[in-house]
Formats: sequence, structure tokens, C-alpha cells
Amino acid sequence: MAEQESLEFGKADFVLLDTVSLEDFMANLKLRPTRQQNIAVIPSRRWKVRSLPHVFVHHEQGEISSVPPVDTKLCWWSGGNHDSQPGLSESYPVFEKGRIYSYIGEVVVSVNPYRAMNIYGRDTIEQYKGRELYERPPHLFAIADAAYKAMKRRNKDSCIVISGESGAGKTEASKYIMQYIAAITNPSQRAEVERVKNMLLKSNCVLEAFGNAKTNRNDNSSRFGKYMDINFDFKGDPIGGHINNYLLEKSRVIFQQEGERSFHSFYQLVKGAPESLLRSLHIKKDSTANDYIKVGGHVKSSINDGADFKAVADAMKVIGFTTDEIQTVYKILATILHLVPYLVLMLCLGYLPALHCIPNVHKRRSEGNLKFGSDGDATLIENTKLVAVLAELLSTKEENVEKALLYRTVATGRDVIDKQHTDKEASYGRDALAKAIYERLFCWIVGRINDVIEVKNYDARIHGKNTVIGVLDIYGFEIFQNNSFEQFCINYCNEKLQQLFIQLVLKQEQEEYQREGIPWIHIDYFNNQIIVDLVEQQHKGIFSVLDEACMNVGKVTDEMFLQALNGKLAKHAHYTSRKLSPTDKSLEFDRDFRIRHYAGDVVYSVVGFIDKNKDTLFQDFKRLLYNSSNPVLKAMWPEGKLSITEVTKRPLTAGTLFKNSMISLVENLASKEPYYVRCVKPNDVKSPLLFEYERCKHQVEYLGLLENVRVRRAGFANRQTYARFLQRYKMISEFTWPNHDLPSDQEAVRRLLQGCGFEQDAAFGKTKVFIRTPRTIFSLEEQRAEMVWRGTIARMRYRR
Ligand code: AOV
Ligand code: MG
Repeated sequence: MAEQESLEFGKADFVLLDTVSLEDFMANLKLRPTRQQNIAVIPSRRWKVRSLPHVFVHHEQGEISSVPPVDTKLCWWSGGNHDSQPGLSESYPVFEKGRIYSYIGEVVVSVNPYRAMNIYGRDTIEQYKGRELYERPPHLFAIADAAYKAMKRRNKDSCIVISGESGAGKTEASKYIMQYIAAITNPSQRAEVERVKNMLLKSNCVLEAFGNAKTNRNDNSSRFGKYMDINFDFKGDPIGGHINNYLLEKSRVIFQQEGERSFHSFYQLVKGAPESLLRSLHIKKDSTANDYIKVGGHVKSSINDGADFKAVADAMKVIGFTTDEIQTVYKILATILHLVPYLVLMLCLGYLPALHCIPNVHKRRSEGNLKFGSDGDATLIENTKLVAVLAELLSTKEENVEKALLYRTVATGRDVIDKQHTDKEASYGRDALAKAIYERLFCWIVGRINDVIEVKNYDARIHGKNTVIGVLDIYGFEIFQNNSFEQFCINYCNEKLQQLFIQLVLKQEQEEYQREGIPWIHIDYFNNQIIVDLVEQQHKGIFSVLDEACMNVGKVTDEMFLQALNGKLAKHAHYTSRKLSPTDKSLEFDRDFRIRHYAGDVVYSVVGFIDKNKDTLFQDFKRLLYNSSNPVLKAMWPEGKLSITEVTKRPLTAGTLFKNSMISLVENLASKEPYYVRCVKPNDVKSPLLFEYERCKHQVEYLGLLENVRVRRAGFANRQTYARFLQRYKMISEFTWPNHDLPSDQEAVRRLLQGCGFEQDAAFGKTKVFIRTPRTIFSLEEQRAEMVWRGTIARMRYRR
């Protein structure tokens, strides 16, 4: 081992601050002295880093200058054996070398490498299995293992919350975490557990096909939120799971921005399905999905739709979808392809005049699938042949389809009459239908997967105690050229998760020190509760104002909603609009309002908010689908059973449903022991070569990572009540085993730590002991394991 003071960073394998002793460092890395390592020791004064009690700072090859300024105290650990790729630019070696993970306490920070990494294989899994968090270089597997161990050791539910903006790597991370958990469990290869694991893994592939799409931010962007619980039995083996899905961005079915696509499933079908299937669905073989879904334009994509079609079909079979169910899925996709016009927007233009403002919209021509016209008197379907196709696909009669598309049954007093749509209304209804059947299909798929993976009651009895690890992978914060209701919901969801992070990592931790009487200097942070309130507060919040507008009788326009917002929120520091700030250049159009989110300013167009929030689907369509002779389709639409006179209750709006689901999601997460993965996106061009400093710095700042480091740095890695501490470690000390006769548990813990030489590393609060460095916990765990082992041997001898 060659230790060189002031060795150039460029040549060092590790850079060590002089505040950390070399022995400590070596011991913690478990480096073998035989291995040739170059270590540069740097004076902390020069780098303005004060002593680091438990975050080891080990930068590699000048990486110190590549992370946010050192006096912000963000420290990255590198020095593992992750693969490296030569020939990259000079400036950010840690990123280039593929050291994409780092820790702040127990939070994993991950930078999207945008290239395949050889760090998720079987051998890496073995390296992390059962190890303590800091024993190996930072990795997702370590956090997955920590969550798993915590659940097993403490018999407590845990959850892994993955956050970061769109394209930062959340979905990939969630998949690796699941793979890891699958790989380390069920050593005895019980068949039922293997089945469950297989289902859990296969479900990803299906959900991504139907719920992900190419956006301008991410080729495989999650357009729904997903929270998956994995249930474990007392042995720690997965016995089931449950998926909660959150608001699918269904408007994508009828409209995509330039350069984007609809959901993968459509392209997979058109590209990958055998000719006979396509023929039965009346889709031309040599077409592309873009012939059907033209709005986003032709998009080159890194995705292999043809191969994916087969993989998804196989996964559905494995999960247990019947042939009829799979056929129905294809029929629904085909129905939507036939329904969706090439360009809905032109048709909408009269309906939503403000859309004129969207660039290029007026240039695109409306042509294509199901269109409506008028003979002066009545509204007509122009391409009547399609009606027969739709009727066949939906297993219903032609006249029923035609009637549902052109008429609406309304109840006037006691009378029920059929009212004919105008062509605009008919187009509106058709689009609503396309969106609704896709959304319903998606929810139904999630439900089917849940049917198969859920722990059945009788299983629960057999398995006894049942604990859970939840994995949250949700759509990341996003800013597009045009941001609408969907982005508003997605960004609100990210605000909620940021709030949870603040609560659990920054706020409660500091409050606990104060409560326990540990000397503490408060570390300040930006609390985004004010933005959460702006969106969700009763009466004054944006969702409430929107609901109020939707509730008004008579024609309510998006503009009226915007006026109401301006009236209520004029003074809010995080809200403004064109009307309130007429000179602001970023607010181009009258329809615009802007929210200052924790992660940046987003300008939303108010166009479509009312419609999307009301989310109306004419009852006639529900009845049409319910009356289908296809039992699978029928089962998806139970509410179609109601006649118009029975439908009285106004359903909750989309916004309120989403808000409620977010509130209960956060409550659920807060009730579990949380682990965090914070994903950082290194650039906006999906490049493995580019580490844009400003871009990353911005994310590190808004994610609250700097404050996170400060709290961890000054704080304690571990805390537990005296009683629990003793329960776990009392066998280590003669003073505490089997019971102590000291005046208090606190005294006993102090004696125990004194005996091991760790007293200096601990602080003693009113009810809890706080341990500064993880190293101390490792050591205690090791001693405990040794005592337990010896005890076992002794018992075995005794028995003999
Ligand atoms: P997201 O889930 O955070 O965005 P993804 O997990 O889909 O982002 O990652 C985006 C793309 O980055 C992936 O398709 C991969 O190409 C690449 N990528 C991410 N993580 C890794 C990794 N560990 N190794 C290699 N490539 C990776 V969104 O769902 O848009 O918020 O709504
Ligand atoms: Mg995703």
C-alpha cells in the first residue's frame, strides 16, 4: 500500500482527508494490505472541510472539484471496483469511471450513467448480501439489503422511496432493488416463493409496456405512479405483493407533444403481432403505429417494439392472463388505434380556442380514423366502415356503437330522451372514450396482477407474521414545453415526496435531538410545505379552486378558472400568472400561470384543466361496454349497469382523487421505516459522457442533499431506546448479561459502551442512546454475533 502525501489526485485511487486516520479508513473499506493502492492524503484545511465524524470522504482523482463546492460539505465516497470506461472527457472521473452511487448517511445518491454497467450481476449481489451498509462501496444493493435486514431484525415494515426528476433513473433503480431482493431470498428454493418472485419481476415488464412511453425527457418514461408492497413471511421470503397505481397520464392516448410517443403497448402491437392477429384486429400489416397515432410525429426510438411485444405476451401468460383476456387486451388497443384520429387537435380547435397558441398545431392537418361530419342537420360518422370494425372488436352491435358515438341519453325530469351530439361533442366523446378504455384497461391489468400476487388469507395463516417492504417508483418532476393538468399532478406528487423527505430526514431528526436534550445547532432548510399547501389546501388550494369551478352549473371555461385562481392566490409567493405579472417574459400567453416549485419554475397552460378534472365519460359509453358480449370487457365496466336515471351522484374529480391518493400514500410511507434513493440526472441529452456541473448542482440543491449532509455530518448514524439497545447487545457485557443491577438502563448502556471503548462515540439522550459512527454499530453487531454463536455452540455441547 503506497501512501503518498499530496499525491496528485489524478494518480490516486483514494483521496483521504487528513482528519480520518488511515487505519480507520482501511479497516472500514476492508482493504487488504497486499493490494496496491495509491492514497493521497489531503489537508482538510485546504479543502475547508471540517472533521468528519462518520461520513468518510474519499474522493478519487480530483473528483472533489467536480462535486458542488467543497464548503457545501457534500462528500462522495468512491473507491470501489465498479467498472470504468476509458476515453471519456477529463473533468468528472468518478462519473466516467462508473462510480455512480454515493451515500449521505443512509440515503443513496445515484447518478444515471446512461450506459450499461457491469455492477448488477450475481457476483456483485454476493458482495452485498448480508453486509452492513458501509462495508462495501455505495450501491443500491446495500440500501436494499439494509431495508431487508431492518425488516427482519426489527420486525418492522420498511419502504424504499426513489425520487428524482424525469429520466434520473428511478424505474431502473426500482427494478434492480427488486432483482436484488429476489436474488437473496428463498435459499431453500421453495416452489411457491419462487413463483411469487417470478410474478413480481414479470409484472414490471407488463406494467411498463402499458404505462410507460417515450417522452422528450426519457425514452421509457413512467406515465403512472407505482407503489409496490412485497410481503415476507417469518423466514424473510417473499410470499406475495400488492401494487398501487396512481393516475395514468391517459391524455397521451389522444395527444403527444412533438417528438413523443403514445404508450409503448400500441407500437408493440403494430410492430410485433403476427399477421393473423393484426388481420383480425383490422390493422394493416405494413403500417406503423404512427399511421394510427400520428400526433407526435414519427419518432426514432431506442426501443425494440417487436421484441418487446413477445416479451410482454410471454410475461402476461406467465402471470396467468388467460388467452381470452390477452385477446381482449389486443382488441382494446386496436379499438383505440381505430378511434383516435390522426390529429385530434384540429377538431378540438373550435372547442378549445386557446390551443391556437400552441406552436405548430395549426400546421398539422386533421385526417384519419373515426371522424364526424354534418349534413347540415344531423351529425354523421364519415367513415362508417370503422363502425363495423369497432363493433366487432368490442363484441357489440354496430347500431349500438353508432348510437353511443352520436347520441347521448339525458334525463329531463321524468323523461329520458336521446339527444344528438354536435360534431364537436361527438369528437369530444370519442376522445374521452379512447382515454377511458385505455385507463380502465391499465387499472384492470394492475388488478389482475394483484389477484395473482396478493397474499391470500389462508396463506397468511400458514406463514404467520407478515412484514412488508414497499418500493415507490413514481413519475419524476418534469417541465415540458407545454405543461398541462398532468404535469401539474406529477409535480405536485413530487412536492409531496420532497415534503416527506424533509419531514423524515431533516425535520424529525433535528427535532429528536432537541427533544432528547442532545446539544444541537439547528440546520436550516427550505421547507416546501408552502407549495404543497398552495396545491392541496382546503378552499384556497388550486385543487379546491378547480373543483369549485367544475361544480358551477352552466358553461365554465378554463379562463374562468384562471380568474378564480388569480383572485385567490394573487399574493402567494409561489404563484403568479400572466395577468398578475404582465411584464414577465416567461408567461407568454393569457392562459398561463406559473408555480415556483421546489425543483424549479413551471409555467402551466390552463387549457384543458376543467375537462381533465371533470373527466367525464358519457354514461352511454359505459353502458355500451357493459353490454358487450365479451365477458372480459364487460367485467371492466360494472358501472355501465346503471341506467341514466340511476346515475345521480357526482363522482369525485380527477384532481381530488389524485390528491387523496397522494395523501394516503404519504401516510403509508411515513408509517414505515424509510430508505431513500435520490436519483440525479447528469445531462438532458441522455449521454453517458456528459456530467453537466450546473445541472447536477441544481438537483443536489433542490433535493435538499446539502442540508441532508449537514444534518448527517453533525448528527448520529444510529439511535435507539436504551431498552432496545440492551435487548440486542446486553450479551456483550458482563455488567448487562443476563440482567443489569445498575440504577437505570441508561447507566447500563453507558457501562456497556465504556467496556467496548465506544463511550466517546455516543451521546446519551433522555430516552435514547445516539451513536455517531456506523463503525461502532458494526462492531457491536460483530461482538453480538460472536456471543450468539458461542452461546449456540455451548448449548450444543451442553445438550450432548
Ligand atoms: P425515471 O424512472 O427516473 O424517469 P429511468 O429509470 O426510466 O428514469 O431511466 C431512464 C433511462 O436512463 C433508462 O431507460 C436507461 O437507459 C438509463 N438508466 C437509468 N439508470 C440506469 C442504470 N443504473 N444503468 C444504466 N442505465 C440507466 V420518469 O419515469 O421519466 O420520472 O416519469
Ligand atoms: Mg420511471
